[in-house]
Amino acid sequence: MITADGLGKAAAMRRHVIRTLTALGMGLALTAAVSTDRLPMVQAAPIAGLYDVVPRPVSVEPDTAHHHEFTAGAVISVQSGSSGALADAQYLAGFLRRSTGFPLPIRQVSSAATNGISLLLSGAPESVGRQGYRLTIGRAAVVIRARTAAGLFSGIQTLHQLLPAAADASTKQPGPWLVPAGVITDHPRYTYRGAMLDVARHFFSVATVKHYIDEISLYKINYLHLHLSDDQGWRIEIKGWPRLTSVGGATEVGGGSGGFYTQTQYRGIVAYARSRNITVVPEIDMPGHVNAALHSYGKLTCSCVAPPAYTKIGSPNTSLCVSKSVVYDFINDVVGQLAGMTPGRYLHIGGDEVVGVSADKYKTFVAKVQTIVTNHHKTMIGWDQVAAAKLSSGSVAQDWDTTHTNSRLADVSHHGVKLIMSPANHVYLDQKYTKQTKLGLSWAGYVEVDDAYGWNPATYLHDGNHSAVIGVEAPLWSETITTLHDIQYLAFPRLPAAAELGWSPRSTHDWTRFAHRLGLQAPRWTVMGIRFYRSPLVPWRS
Ligand code: NGO
Repeated sequence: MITADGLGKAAAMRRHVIRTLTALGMGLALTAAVSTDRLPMVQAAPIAGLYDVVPRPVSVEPDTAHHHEFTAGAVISVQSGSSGALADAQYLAGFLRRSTGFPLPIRQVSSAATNGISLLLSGAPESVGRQGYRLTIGRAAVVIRARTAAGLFSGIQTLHQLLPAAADASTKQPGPWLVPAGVITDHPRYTYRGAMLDVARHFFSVATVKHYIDEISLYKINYLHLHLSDDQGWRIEIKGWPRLTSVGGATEVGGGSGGFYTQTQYRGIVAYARSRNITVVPEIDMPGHVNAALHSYGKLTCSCVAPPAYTKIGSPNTSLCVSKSVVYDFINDVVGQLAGMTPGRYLHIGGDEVVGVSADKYKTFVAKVQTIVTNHHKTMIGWDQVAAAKLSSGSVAQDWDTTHTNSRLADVSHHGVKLIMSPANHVYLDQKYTKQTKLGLSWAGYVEVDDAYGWNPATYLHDGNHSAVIGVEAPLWSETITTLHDIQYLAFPRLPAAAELGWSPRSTHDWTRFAHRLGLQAPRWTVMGIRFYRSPLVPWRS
């Protein structure tokens, strides 16, 4: 089958490589695949096709006559004088050393080496912009060129996916370490490609969050939005407000003991995410979804009486007393401390599903909080309800609406407000796949992986300003999940679908081809220990 994705070319290349390797006596168990026109159906195929990447790159030019093999003598040459590029090199060396057992020394250089892997901040075409890259794979050398360290990291993640799945093993594997030759020139459609993790309904440890960071970074997600507080739990240490964590952090859905991040742990997550080219966006939901804080400090309510802890799914519909000055002192402390620990530009203030606060008071509240966020030199994001307030140009509203007709949101998008697209019926990762799915909610319907893939972020919001859309985010709410495996099951394969919508040009979107490339991810997920949902819609490579 020849498609624009080059499946025909990829298959031809594989047949060529298989013949070559067989002639070289490399003894690979691939003979069953040689005679067919289909991609080899063996486990852990030793060489990928240059198109076998998620998200689909902008431009792919396979060199079907060659391939590259990493060997024990390979060196990683990295642009001298750039700490970001050096960190990228360390990431690449980190996983490759583990699985190949090769020493892979890192050498600082100013031009491409004639062998091994070079990571350079020169010579990339202007078209790749600040986040893109050019990856050139030749017989002797692999070269990634970009204009920023972020671009180099994206190129590394493309190379990562072109390596055999065994490259992700945590112990030394036999190889061979083959990648297909050719040139990929690539850049994202949107600057913001996010994943959200709700650590409030159930708490997740630092180690679990780091796992998730590793997994999402493989798909060029560059923002991790952490939902740090809600009715059922408060998860971040705030100096001067100790009961937020000692009381508000000690609950969760179902009555478990919860947990929280110290400021040192939060900084650790931020730094780890940064090493994977991911910026953390902290969210403190307000003035509703705040029962854990009210339970900790009764003075934040209008009655001064702390409500009981709330550990069910849903909301007790309590809210901050928006007319009290102590509430703004509280918000200023929280926002100020979070801003101080967060190098990224965004800070999310929630703003969704507020009950018991009049429309006028809500608008005034959001405007005041926007000022507090701006005073701490951050850009405010809020769930789409914040569009009711007077938002500054550049503030961001996150569309989680299941309809296309949110006229208030459409209107503000024409007046400088930016949009992040997270329609719940497409990219809420907490929704069940099907009626049979055990984990998840279903208020937005069932969301199979083709639903996650089958929409256009630019045109979803009718009458909206398409150029106001800065990207796509896939939120994972945690009412029904408690473990890393639960996270993985709901995120994979839908997270890569959302990632492709955020990265790849609209012209490349095609469900059949995407499903094929998605299916090829399975061996890697298995090696990485990712327990994913085997959607019957995807031709999984075993
Ligand atoms: C809604 C609600 C959250 C729930 C989530 C569950 C938003 C923005 N507010 O999304 O509190 O956890 O649905 O799917």
